[in-house]
Amino acid sequence: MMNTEDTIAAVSSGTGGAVSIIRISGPGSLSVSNHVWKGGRELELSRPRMMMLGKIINGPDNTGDPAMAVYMPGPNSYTGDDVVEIHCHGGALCTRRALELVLSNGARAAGPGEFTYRAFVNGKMDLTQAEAVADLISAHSDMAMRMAESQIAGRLRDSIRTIRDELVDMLSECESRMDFPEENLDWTASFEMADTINLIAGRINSLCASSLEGSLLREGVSVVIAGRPNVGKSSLLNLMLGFDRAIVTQVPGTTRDTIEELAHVRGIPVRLTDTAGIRETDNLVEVIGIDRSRSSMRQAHLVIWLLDSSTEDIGLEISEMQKHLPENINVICAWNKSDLASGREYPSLKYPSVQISVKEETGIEKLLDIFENAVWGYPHTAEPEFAVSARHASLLQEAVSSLSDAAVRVREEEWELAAFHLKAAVHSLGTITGEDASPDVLENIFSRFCIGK
Ligand SMILES: Nc1nc2c(ncn2[C@@H]2O[C@H](COP(=O)(O)OP(=O)(O)OP(=O)(O)O)[C@@H](O)[C@H]2O)c(=O)[nH]1
Ligand SMILES: [Mg+2]
Repeated sequence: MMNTEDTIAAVSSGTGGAVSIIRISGPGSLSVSNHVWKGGRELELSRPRMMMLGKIINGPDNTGDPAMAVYMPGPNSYTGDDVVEIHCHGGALCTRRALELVLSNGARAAGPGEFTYRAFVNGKMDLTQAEAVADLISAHSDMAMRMAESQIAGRLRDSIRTIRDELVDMLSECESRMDFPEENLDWTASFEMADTINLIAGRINSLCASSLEGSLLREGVSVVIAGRPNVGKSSLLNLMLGFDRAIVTQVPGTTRDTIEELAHVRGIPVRLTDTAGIRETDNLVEVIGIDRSRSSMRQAHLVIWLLDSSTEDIGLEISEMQKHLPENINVICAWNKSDLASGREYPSLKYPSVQISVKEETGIEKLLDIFENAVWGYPHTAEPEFAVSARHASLLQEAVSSLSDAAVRVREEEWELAAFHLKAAVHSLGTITGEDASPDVLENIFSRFCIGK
């Protein structure tokens, strides 16, 4: 596991900005930065957390580039260590030179997520908060961001710790029953204790229920727009994106390759794919494109199948759809070009369907309502309270199953076995918040961070 005693440094700002931030953390951060940066006043004599103007010392004459520095003595810093940040001119070369200077004066290059790892080790945050920092950086939608912020604020940690504390109390009761079976102290009745355990399992289950939200908000949903040529697929893609990404023409077979873009639809991050219109054709390029349309559909969470309202032959339009849609897939049917077919009746389909006109932008909100319900799997009004990750969900599930075993044993007054299962549940919860997380788990989590965070 990573050393947490030495002094580490990395560029914490993104590439290409006007200003770069070199972050230094560890017991040697002051002495390292005193070799690299010089201001009117020594950093250790400056007011903590106040920006000081100075310059980078590069060469014996000390006529370096202007740079700001700020000293944040531990434990009141992001990592909990002594931290110095040097804000210097951006640009790849300036930044690299400043970092090299820091590294050649005693700091070690930080690994991915190593600053946040130190914050975790130093007790500045638990594991769920550290994970939320990574979620925040990669958030693709407002809702994902709000969920990450609430997790950083410690809402998930607090709920899990509360439950864990209750279980620890029960565990000690089991253990004293084991140790002093004769004493008949003021015990809780075993059936009452078993009921309490089941109630706690229920609370854990309701945290688990938010894992769907969690995976949707973290990974997004993939939505494929498909249909016969010329039905308006590319037009719909452009409308949903809010800019002209795909070429739209009246020529059937305009789109040849799949086009994928990230969009936010009703606060949900969506990977939206426009596809080549599906038909029989001898054109080699089009055939390859249609193959791609088919494989995109198979991999999609949801297909929006567009139909042409203005077609002569509605029966054919529907039979073509049935022929080409893969089995077992979520589908929404949208009759497009309804502006050309006012008052027309459509046979009912086995999929939810809606009439729209991309041209006149009618029916789109209704389409999005159906989309939203399809994604969440139920009418979705309020924002979820939590959005646990897949890692959290599987540990929560483990805890629930240990608790159901524990409840059985408690009822039977088999205290040793009850304690064993309670301990397992406590351990699963502790792996979520980090108290009981193994080095492998930590390694796995922090290695997914970017360098400098
Ligand atoms: N009247 C009308 N025309 C539309 C509507 N939506 C799209 N169109 C027109 O239909 C034609 C085809 O639109 P595209 O978006 O290129 O259709 P597509 O499904 O992507 O076609 P391919 O890429 O060839 O499969 C264009 O001329 C659009 O302007 C609509 O709602 N009403
Ligand atoms: Mg197209």
